[in-house]
Amino acid sequence: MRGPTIVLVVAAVTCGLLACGPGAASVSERPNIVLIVADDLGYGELGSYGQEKIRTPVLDRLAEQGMRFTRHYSGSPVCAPSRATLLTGLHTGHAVVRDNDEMVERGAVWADTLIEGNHPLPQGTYTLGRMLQDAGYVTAAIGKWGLGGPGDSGEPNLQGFDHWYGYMCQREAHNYYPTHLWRNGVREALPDNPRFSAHQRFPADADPTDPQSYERYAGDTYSMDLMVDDAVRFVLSHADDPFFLYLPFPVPHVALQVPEESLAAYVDEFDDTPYLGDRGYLPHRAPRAAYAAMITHMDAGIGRVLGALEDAGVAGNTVVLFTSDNGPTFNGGTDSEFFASTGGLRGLKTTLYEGGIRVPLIVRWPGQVAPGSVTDHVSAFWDYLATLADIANAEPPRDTDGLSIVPVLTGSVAAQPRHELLYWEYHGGQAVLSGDWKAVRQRPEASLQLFDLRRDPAEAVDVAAEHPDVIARLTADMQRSRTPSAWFPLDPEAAARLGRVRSACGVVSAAVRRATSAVPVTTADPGGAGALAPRCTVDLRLAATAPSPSAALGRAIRDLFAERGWSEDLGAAADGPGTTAFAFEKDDVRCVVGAGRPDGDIVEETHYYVEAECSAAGQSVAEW
Ligand SMILES: [Ca+2]
Repeated sequence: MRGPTIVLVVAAVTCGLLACGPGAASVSERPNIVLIVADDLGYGELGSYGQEKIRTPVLDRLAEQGMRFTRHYSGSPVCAPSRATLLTGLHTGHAVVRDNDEMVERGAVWADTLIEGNHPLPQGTYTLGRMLQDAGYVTAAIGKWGLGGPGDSGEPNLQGFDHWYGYMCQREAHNYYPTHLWRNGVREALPDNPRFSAHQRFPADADPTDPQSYERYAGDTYSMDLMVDDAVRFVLSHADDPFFLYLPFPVPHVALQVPEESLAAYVDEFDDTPYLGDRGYLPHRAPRAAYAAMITHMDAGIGRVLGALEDAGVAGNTVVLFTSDNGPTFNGGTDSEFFASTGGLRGLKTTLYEGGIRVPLIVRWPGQVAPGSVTDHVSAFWDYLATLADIANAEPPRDTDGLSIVPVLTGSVAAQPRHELLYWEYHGGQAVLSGDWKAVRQRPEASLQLFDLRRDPAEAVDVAAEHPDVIARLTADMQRSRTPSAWFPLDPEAAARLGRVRSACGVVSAAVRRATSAVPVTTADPGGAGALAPRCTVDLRLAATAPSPSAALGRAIRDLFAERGWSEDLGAAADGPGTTAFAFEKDDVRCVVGAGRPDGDIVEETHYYVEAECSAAGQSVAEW
C-alpha cells in the first residue's frame, strides 16, 4: 500500500508547482506530437494534392482525417536552411544556416568519407526539441539531420533531442544503403552495405537493360526501413510519456534507390528509359518507377508509424503533421514534368518560385481538427515553433518570426493572426510574399520580378513594370527583413571571397590529412569546424610512439599547394625551434601557414598544430 501513497503525494506536489488550475493542461492532457518532414517532395506529389501516378494511400487517409494546407511554405528551397528555420522559428533573413554548406575548409569533403556533417547549429540554439524538453516532453529525431556533424555543436543530442538516429550528414544521405548510421553519438556500422559512391556514371561496358548491371548500386539494408523501425520502437516505448517525434525522412531525395519488392509495384507501369547517371547521383534502370516507388514505400513506412500510435493506445492524443522541406528536384534521373510534381507551380528545388518552396502540410489532431478540412491560410516553416508551443502548452518562444496556426487548426479562423509578410533568401536570391504580391529575384544583381499570386498562381506574368509603388514597398520590406550574415553573405563578391578563403583552408586540411594518413592520429579537429573560427586550424594529438611529424607536415602542405597551382612566397618562410612557417599565393588569396608544437607545450609531446590564416583581396574572414 505504501507505493501508491507515495505516488499520490508526488503527483499532488508536482501539480502544485505547475499550477494545475482550471484551464491549465495536466501532463496527461498534453498531446504527443509527430512531425514528419519528407525531403524534396513536391507540392503535387500526394494523392490528396492532385497526384495521379504516385500512390500515397496512407497520407491520403491522413488528409481525410485532418486538415490540408494549400498555402504552406518551406523555410528554403534546399534542405539544411529549411530544417534550420523549422527547428528555430527564424526565417532565412535571421537564421544562422541560410544555405547548404559543406564546409570545404575541412578538406576534400565530397571524396573523404571520414569528413561528415554540414554547417552546425551553434551551441545553445533554442530549438523545437529544447522547447519541448523544457515542457516535459521526451524528444526524438530520426532521419536526416543536416545541421551538424559528429562531435560538433550541431549534434542532435546537443540540440534538444533525447534520442537521435539516422544520417548526420547530408552527403551521406545521398545513399540509401549507407555503411553506417549514427545513434546518439555512436557510429553504428551496417556491414551488409558495402561502401560505394552515391555519384557514379553507368559503366560503358555494362548492359543498361540488364537488372544485374545495377546491383552495384544497392546493399542489403535500406536506411529508410531502419528509421521507421526505430520510430516504431520509440512510440511503443513511450506510450506513457508526452513525446515529440521529429521524423525528417530522406525520401524522395535522390539517389534513386528503392527495394526491389517496392519497385515491382510500378516497374511495368510507365514508359521508362534507363537513367545512366549523366545528371548526377546513381543510375537506375527504371527511374520513373523508382521515384514513385520511393514515395509509396515511405507512405507505407509512415503507415507503420501511425499503426504504432494505435498499438500504443495514443493515436487519439497525438498530433501528426506531415510536410516537405522544399520542392521537387531536377537532377539524379527524376522527371518532375512527367509526375506534375509541383502541381502546376513554377520552379523546382533551389528556386524561390512557388514550386521551390510551396509544400504540402497535413495535420491530424483528433477532436481538435475537423476531418477532411482544407485551408488556404498562409503559413511557413518558421511557424512550427510557435504552433507546437501552443499545442504543448510550452513556454512561448520570444523573438522568432513565427505565428501559431492553432486557431486555424481548431476552426477559429477569425482569431488566426496573419503574417504581414513572408521572407526568404537563398544563394544570393530573395523573395517576399505580402498579401497577393510576391516579389522575387534569383540573383542579387537581377531586378525584382512581381507576381499577383491570386490572379497568377503559376507566376507566369511579371507585372513589376506596372507597379513601381509595390516594388518600392517590397524592396524596403526585403531590406528590413534580414540581418547580415558573415557565413552566408548576399553580396556575390563577398560570397566569392569567402569561398576562395574556405577553399584555401581546405587545401591545408587536405594536406594535413594526407601527411598524417600513416601516422596514428588519436584526434584531429580540422578546419575549426565546431567553432566556425575564421582561421583554419588543425589540432593534432599524435600517438606517443609517432615520430615528429613537422617535416612530413611541412612537405605535404608545400606539395599539395604546388599541385593545386599555388606559388610559394619564399621570403615569408621562417623556421623556429620545433615550428615552421610559410606562405602561399594564388590570384588574390594569400595563406600564411604555421606548423609545429604549441608555444611552451613541453608536457604534451604528442601535441602538434597546423594553423593557416588565409585572406582574399587583403581581407581575412574576420574583417568581413
Ligand atoms: Ca530537401
